[in-house]
Amino acid sequence: MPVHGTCRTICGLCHANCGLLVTVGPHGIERIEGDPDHPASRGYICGKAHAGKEIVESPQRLTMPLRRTPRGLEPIGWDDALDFAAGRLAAIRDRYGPESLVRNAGAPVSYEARDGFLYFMRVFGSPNFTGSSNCCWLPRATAFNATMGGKPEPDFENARLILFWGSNPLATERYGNYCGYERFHRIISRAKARGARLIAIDPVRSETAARCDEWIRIEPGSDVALGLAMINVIIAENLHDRDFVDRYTSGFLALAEHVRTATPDWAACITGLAADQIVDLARRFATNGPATICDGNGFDMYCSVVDAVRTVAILLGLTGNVDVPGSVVFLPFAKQSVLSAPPKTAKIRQSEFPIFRDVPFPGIKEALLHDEPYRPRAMIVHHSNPVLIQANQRRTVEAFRKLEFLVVDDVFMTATAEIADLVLPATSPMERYGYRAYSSFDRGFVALSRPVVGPPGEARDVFTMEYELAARMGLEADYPFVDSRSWVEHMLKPTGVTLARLEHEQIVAVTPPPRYRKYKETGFQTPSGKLEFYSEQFAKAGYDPLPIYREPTNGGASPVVPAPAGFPLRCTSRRPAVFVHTKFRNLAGMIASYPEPLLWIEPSDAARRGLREGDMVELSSPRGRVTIRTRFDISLRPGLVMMDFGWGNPTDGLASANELTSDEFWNPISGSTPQRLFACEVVKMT
Ligand SMILES: Nc1nc2c(c(=O)[nH]1)N[C@H]1C(S)=C(S)[C@@H](COP(=O)(O)OP(=O)(O)OC[C@H]3O[C@@H](n4cnc5c(=O)[nH]c(N)nc54)[C@H](O)[C@@H]3O)O[C@H]1N2
Ligand SMILES: Nc1nc2c(c(=O)[nH]1)N[C@H]1C(S)=C(S)[C@@H](COP(=O)(O)OP(=O)(O)OC[C@H]3O[C@@H](n4cnc5c(=O)[nH]c(N)nc54)[C@H](O)[C@@H]3O)O[C@H]1N2
Ligand code: SF4
Ligand SMILES: [Mo]
Repeated sequence: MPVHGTCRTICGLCHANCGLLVTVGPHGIERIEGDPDHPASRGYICGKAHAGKEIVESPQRLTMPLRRTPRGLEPIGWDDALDFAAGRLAAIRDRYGPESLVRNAGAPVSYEARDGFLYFMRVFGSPNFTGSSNCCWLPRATAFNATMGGKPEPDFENARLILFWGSNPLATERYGNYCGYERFHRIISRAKARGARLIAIDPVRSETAARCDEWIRIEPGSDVALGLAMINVIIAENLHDRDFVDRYTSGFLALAEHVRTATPDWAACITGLAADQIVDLARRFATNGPATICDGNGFDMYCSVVDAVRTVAILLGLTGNVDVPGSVVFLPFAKQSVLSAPPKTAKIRQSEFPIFRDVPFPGIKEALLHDEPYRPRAMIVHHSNPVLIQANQRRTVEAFRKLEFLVVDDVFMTATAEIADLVLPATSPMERYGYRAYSSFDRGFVALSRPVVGPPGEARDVFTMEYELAARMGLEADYPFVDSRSWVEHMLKPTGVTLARLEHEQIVAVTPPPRYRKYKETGFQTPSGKLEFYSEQFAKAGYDPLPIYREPTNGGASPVVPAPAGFPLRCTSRRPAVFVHTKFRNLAGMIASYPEPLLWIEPSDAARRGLREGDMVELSSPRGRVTIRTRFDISLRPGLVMMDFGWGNPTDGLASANELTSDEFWNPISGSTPQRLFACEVVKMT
């Protein structure tokens, strides 16, 4: 149980999971500070960490289960809530089979977010997992896995050249995938002090682009053309690492032939860059090594994502910048228990998305809207807000209305919870056990998240909820945990670290130090054991084995495709650094510095529309319209505007970006929809 005094824990509000020292007194949390002994954050925390106290104390917290009645959502007790859920799920399973249940999860900012209701799906018997994975990271990981059998981490400290390509870690703290870089918040200043060259490839002058030596202002969604043209230059000028390519890669000749026509001149008009700039970038990337690439979420929400990221992985392979100091490195990671089992039945649209781990969200959405191949009947939404975060919000709501039973577990009322049949009040990270594994360039380690205060009202941790639901359905016999504490214990078993030890030590090293050039002994984890320029896995699945540039299928939001009538501007979306996704716009401390979403516009675009900075405007796209305030940004390319993403919950009632985005097209491999780019127009409110 929580006690008064100062205790060590981890944050859990974003992927960085910084170490915290939380001081609790008789009136609750008194102080939140950085833990100087956390091997990655070393005492650093960002402003968001302080929200931990407000989340715990907010009068808006969900404190009772809510059940839909003809009068709306009404509070009920846990026994009634669990009986209701068990009854509905059993009836749906008996009538339509276990596959009719879908689990929708959000970004795995904590392992609680990653794991809630996973094991329940296993005992219930459904293979249908979906969530934010089509928007985030998994499309990139799919490209890297096909090329080099894993997703390596950038080695910033030893690199001479660093490309921040579609990433903005100064605002997002996301320098790698799951690497706990020591003092990560100073990676960029350290690299600059060392004399490394830093280049950002980004359509907008992000916080990171502003700190780099160079900013390459690419047209949004055109990275695949840039990547192919860089490959073209490197091969044409013989700048590739011939020894590495000969010994450890496959498909070089096919790649060389494939990129022959992808010249810098060809890419120039697509990317909005000068041909010389592309040639120069390719030459420097190939000759100023070791070079590393920090790829980011700037790739994910485009129909082109997987092939764009394959060009990134190929560039690393072509130049031998893989698993050597200063490149991208495969780091050892803590072994953890596995909660999901190989599915007994095919997932929804298995034949359409054969290699993506999840059912991409559009697969579920179309199945709901068209009963094709069959209609899911029940959904558990855990730690996620699909209505606001997926493309074309109106159609997402329409699809969810076809569910017979929608359950949401969350800490606050959201746009998704609002339409649920049952809302379950969850604990926040300060009110439960959790843990996190971090790889590292020193030793991989695990850290404990612990309850520092009790939960508000009747909020429960997700592992208690799902165990009790399983027990009500007679599915609890082999359940490996009954609450968050026993879940941590179970998950850590393969590391040999007990919960008691972790409670005592807080942080425990669990992997040996990393080694470089492992491919010399073990090859790459691909079908051929080589780094595959020509992907055997993609060829077998019926996808293009080499990355291909296609004209953007995002409703004309591109300089190479005519704009739809009435929507001459293009809009990209971004997340302000002070928030994570759609969370916590209801907390006064969080919105104090950033009270509302903004539409960033270049002054000449504004002048043409008679707009002054700060005007309220109607921003419309072929999908919908929102009202939003303008802010000038002189660094934007004329014709491109940028909208802040993350608002639209009932607790804030402000403009939601995904009211305007399109779900008409998606990436054929990952189901990624073009949420970072849509055609639009801006009109002054009268
Ligand atoms: N247009 C546009 N769309 C985007 C993006 C964009 O930039 N632009 N970004 C995309 C990306 S990268 C991602 S990852 C997704 C994010 O997609 P999600 O992860 O689904 O989005 P969040 O807003 O983080 O939703 C998390 C929900 O969990 C709740 N929550 C917070 N803490 C807890 C907890 O401890 N327990 C439980 N049970 N619930 C909790 C929050 O209140 C919130 O409602 O959005 C994607 N969508
Ligand atoms: N403060 C804060 N931190 C977060 C999050 C948050 O919401 N807020 N979310 C967390 C999550 S889930 C994620 S996925 C990470 C994301 O963190 P990052 O991987 O750093 O990604 P983003 O900041 O979303 O976008 C990176 C950059 O890509 C650019 N970009 C957009 N379109 C394109 C394009 O077509 N090409 C190129 N080259 N660049 C493009 C954007 O302008 C942006 O500057 O951050 C995590 N950390
Ligand atoms: S929200 Fe801030 S303090 Fe918390 S993990 Fe992320 S960067 Fe660290
Ligand atoms: Mo994400």
